[in-house]
Amino acid sequence: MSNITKTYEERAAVHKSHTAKRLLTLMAEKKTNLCASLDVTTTAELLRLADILGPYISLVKTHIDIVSDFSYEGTIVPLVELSKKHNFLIFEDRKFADIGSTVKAQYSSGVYKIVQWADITNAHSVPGEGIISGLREAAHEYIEANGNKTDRGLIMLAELSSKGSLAVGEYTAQTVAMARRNLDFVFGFIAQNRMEEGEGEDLLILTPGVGLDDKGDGLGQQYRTVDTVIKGGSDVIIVGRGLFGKGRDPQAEGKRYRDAGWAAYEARVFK
Ligand code: BMP
Repeated sequence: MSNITKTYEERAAVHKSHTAKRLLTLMAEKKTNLCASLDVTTTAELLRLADILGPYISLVKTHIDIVSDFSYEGTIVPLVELSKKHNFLIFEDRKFADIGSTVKAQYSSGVYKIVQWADITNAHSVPGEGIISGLREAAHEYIEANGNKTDRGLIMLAELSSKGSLAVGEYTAQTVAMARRNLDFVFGFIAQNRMEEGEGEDLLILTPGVGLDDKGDGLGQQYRTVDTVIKGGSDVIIVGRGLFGKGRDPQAEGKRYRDAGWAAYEARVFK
């Protein structure tokens, strides 16, 4: 039986990645496969949206480097508190893309110290497999320093939603192969379709470029509907401006996308 027709609970029970297990369990318990992409430029707005959308989501996705008034105490500490209050994971959409040694430092150091607070982050495969090794080392060092009380997971960018993306064909296939050699740390992809999986493997698909009202944004983004992406094998729908764009009510949209995502998942699994 392919993962597409299994429930999140069934997959959580056997998944080898602790991070994937946590995410699948949380989605099943909370009945939501919605990830809110909170691309806003102030801490106040980030926290406001995380609090409003918290009940409807399994994951908050951040671009922490666009927050103009960022501080660890002012931004991260309350965001982590909200993640506990509402029970969601945090995914920093950092899209690492450098050599292993550099990404290791970018993940653990600097202003953002991503490894300390983001359960999940992601990387491009373009530099080669050293990028995974570098990020893994940073994750292991952090986890060890914290008494092995937490876990960290990586997802690879296998495909992009934007028009003209070069992440197609052989690039995508090689990215998938690279991920499958590193399943102790990599548990899924940013992708538009289900990717190849071997016997006993379960690589989650997290899909951006999801919108129920718009086709694009004039800057290359391309939107597909919730039904289309879930039918195609996606496990998590990532929605940004569809939830809080101009004139939208984040609470109403959060409920709407949560319901649409869950109905599409149930139709796929239980039909
Ligand atoms: P929106 O739903 O507002 O278009 O936002 C999409 C989000 O997903 C952005 O944060 C963008 O960086 C991210 N994203 C994407 O749109 N397409 C991809 O292929 C990969 C992404 O991470």
